[in-house]
Amino acid sequence: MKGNITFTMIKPTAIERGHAGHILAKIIDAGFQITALKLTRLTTGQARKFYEVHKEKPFYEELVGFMSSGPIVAAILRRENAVEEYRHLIGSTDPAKAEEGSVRKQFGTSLQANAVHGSDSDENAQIEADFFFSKLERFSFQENTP
Ligand code: 3AN
Repeated sequence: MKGNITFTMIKPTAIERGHAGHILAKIIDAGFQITALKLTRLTTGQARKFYEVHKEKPFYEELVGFMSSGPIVAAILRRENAVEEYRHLIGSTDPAKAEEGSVRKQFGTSLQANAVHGSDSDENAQIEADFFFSKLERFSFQENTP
């Protein structure tokens, strides 16, 4: 069964350029509920851990440096089939190849500074959400509805 949460980060360049609000609005307009949200900054060690799966890649150290270079916005998003739907909304990894109207096309400037991260599987969505948020920091619309 497809999961209903995904995890995203708005990357440092997109924050610096003042796009965070626009990106969050696009996410909400596309039908996602934000169930956890924070502005934070990764240490180099945290960025290394988060991107551990890419540690053999040539761009790993540069990516770690970039992702810890300034504040990021981290969020858990809820929607049916969240991982796939969110990857569709953000578009291809390379903004130059991303679909018209996608987040990366609109706000990304390079492969590295591609505006947002989005989980690539239900399993990773869970791991990444747990990396950033405690249980207390998550809001469940279902559980909190009277
Ligand atoms: P996605 O974020 O679309 O799942 P991945 O998992 O292939 O893409 O890459 C993880 C991150 O590594 C991307 N968000 C991107 O910023 C960065 N990245 C991927 N390929 C390159 C590259 N060739 N040069 C620099 N950064 C890259």
